[in-house]
Amino acid sequence: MTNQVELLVKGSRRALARTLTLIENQHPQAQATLAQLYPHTGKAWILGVTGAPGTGKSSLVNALTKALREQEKTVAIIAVDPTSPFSGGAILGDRIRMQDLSGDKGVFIRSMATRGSLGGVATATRDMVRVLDAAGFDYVIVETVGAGQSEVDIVRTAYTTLVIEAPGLGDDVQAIKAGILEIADILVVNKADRNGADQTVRSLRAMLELGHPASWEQFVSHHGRLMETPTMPSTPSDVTLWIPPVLKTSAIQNEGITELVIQIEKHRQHLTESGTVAQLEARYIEIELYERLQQALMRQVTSQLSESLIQTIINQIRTREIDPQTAVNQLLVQLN
Ligand SMILES: Nc1nc2c(ncn2[C@@H]2O[C@H](COP(=O)(O)OP(=O)(O)OP(=O)(O)O)[C@@H](O)[C@H]2O)c(=O)[nH]1
Ligand SMILES: [Mg+2]
Repeated sequence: MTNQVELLVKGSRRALARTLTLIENQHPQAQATLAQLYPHTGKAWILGVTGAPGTGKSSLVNALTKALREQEKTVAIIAVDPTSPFSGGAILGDRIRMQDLSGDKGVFIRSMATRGSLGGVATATRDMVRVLDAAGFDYVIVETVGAGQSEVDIVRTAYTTLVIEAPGLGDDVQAIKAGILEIADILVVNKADRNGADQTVRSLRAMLELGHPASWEQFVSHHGRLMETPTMPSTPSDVTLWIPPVLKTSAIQNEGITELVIQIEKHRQHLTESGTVAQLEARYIEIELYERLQQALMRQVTSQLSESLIQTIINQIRTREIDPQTAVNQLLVQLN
């Protein structure tokens, strides 16, 4: 182990900051460092927080972190902004919102502007999560704006994913992309101090019901009404059933946060006790392997292609001398 990794694992914040910078800058040493710290990972509970812009994700992460700190848990926060070319506006806002956490040694906040990162946002996020995990944080929270597929991919690093909604952003939970609802382990209607929160809760419950017909049917028929957790597991598949609870919070008034912490713990217990966490991890590793393989192969292939060859082929395709797929087949034969 290099000195820096050793210090990082022992909790040095300086070593942590340096390691993160190394990785962000894609320094030649980054890969070796990640390899060395990998055996020290796998201890943190990774929380994903996503939702439409402005729903109060950062404010909620702030409130949640304070509650976890009261339980003496350490928390690292990564704010991912996949759209921002620089760590400007939104991230500056986050800093201000989270400033009451600064000065606490048990909290570490890092923003990540990811445009242009070589391996893609998901890879960069995973690497960062691992560094923070190895540094010994009990929780690593990844906040990202839920707007598209890449954001969904980012939270796929997480064991527990919170999807944040707010009243009035379209009663019409239509506004919520079905995909984002699917990834939610816990749905949070934040800004519950505002009008319309109950309506949003109802719409979300209705949507969840549509999304989980089998499980909910079982449920409703067992109990005659909706309940939060199944109490009558009869088949093995029932045991791993988790119905996402819909919670109301006000990050500003610090309301509903205790219940949120309880539900996060419940979900964690559910995953751990049912053994699902191992399956989840295997699935994430599989996805990651294919992504990294794809990136590596692409790099290998492009490194063998000269710009002039590519231009020649483009011209041949444009002048109808050859079709694109045949051109690719011929290239593959030439490459090894
Ligand atoms: N009334 C009310 N306002 C809130 C609440 N939580 C957050 N806000 C406000 O909503 C605005 C957005 O909050 P953020 O925490 O930055 O929301 P965000 O989802 O992180 O925003 P982005 O990261 O830009 O997508 C801020 O003005 C907050 O003060 C809440 O519970 N109630
Ligand atoms: Mg934010």
